[in-house]
Amino acid sequence: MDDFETYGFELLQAVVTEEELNHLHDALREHEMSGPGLRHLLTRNETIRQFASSPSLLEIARKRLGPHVIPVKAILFDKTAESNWYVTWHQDLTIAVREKIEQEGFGPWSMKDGVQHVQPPAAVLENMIALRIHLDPCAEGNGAISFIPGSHNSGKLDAEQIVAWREKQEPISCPANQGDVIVMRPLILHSSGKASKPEHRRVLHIEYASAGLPGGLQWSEASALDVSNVH
Ligand SMILES: O=C(O)CCC(=O)C(=O)O
Repeated sequence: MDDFETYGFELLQAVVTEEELNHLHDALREHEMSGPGLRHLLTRNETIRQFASSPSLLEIARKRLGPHVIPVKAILFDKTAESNWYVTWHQDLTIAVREKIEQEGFGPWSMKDGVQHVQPPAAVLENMIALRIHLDPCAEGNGAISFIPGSHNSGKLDAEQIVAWREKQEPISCPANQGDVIVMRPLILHSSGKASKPEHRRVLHIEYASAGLPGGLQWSEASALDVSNVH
């Protein structure tokens, strides 16, 4: 088993070129951020949508998920003096879908920014990865993300299991340079603290899936074009 499957995350250095970074920064300038995250960027921003299907990112996703991958969600995270947040240990358990269609093993359902979200069964999340593309440098004290290695291999965890993981396994903090990409499994326990010296640390978080959804459910941000492009 390689390191990514063992640990549930991996840092890839200097993946995104300076030119691409400038292009992404320019494209994101049109959006106002009023909280920690700016959602639905695959549908709201054409540059981000195209970047998510760029050969270098698809190659990273295919290496871990197999040949049929589609980008299904993109969020921009930032921490600044005005919005200096932290998140406690959690797994990423929800996906965004076009509409609510009851399915065995799916739920609870929730709305975020007017978009239907749902917790799918663990098997769906096990066929996904997220790429965290670092648009700014993110040093340890700048609210870098931490992971509990190996915690992605035990399905969805309840509160007691999360405490047990924290007690038995030392977290690993994962600072990154501008242009680096952190690959992570949605089910890995992760957290990030407030920045001690907050400066922009923009992270473009793009999720990829290797399988469709059952029973007529559809990924909310994946368009027909994405699917035909990547198969
Ligand atoms: O960017 C971060 O620090 C945390 C992001 C996060 O919690 C998540 O991806 O679920």
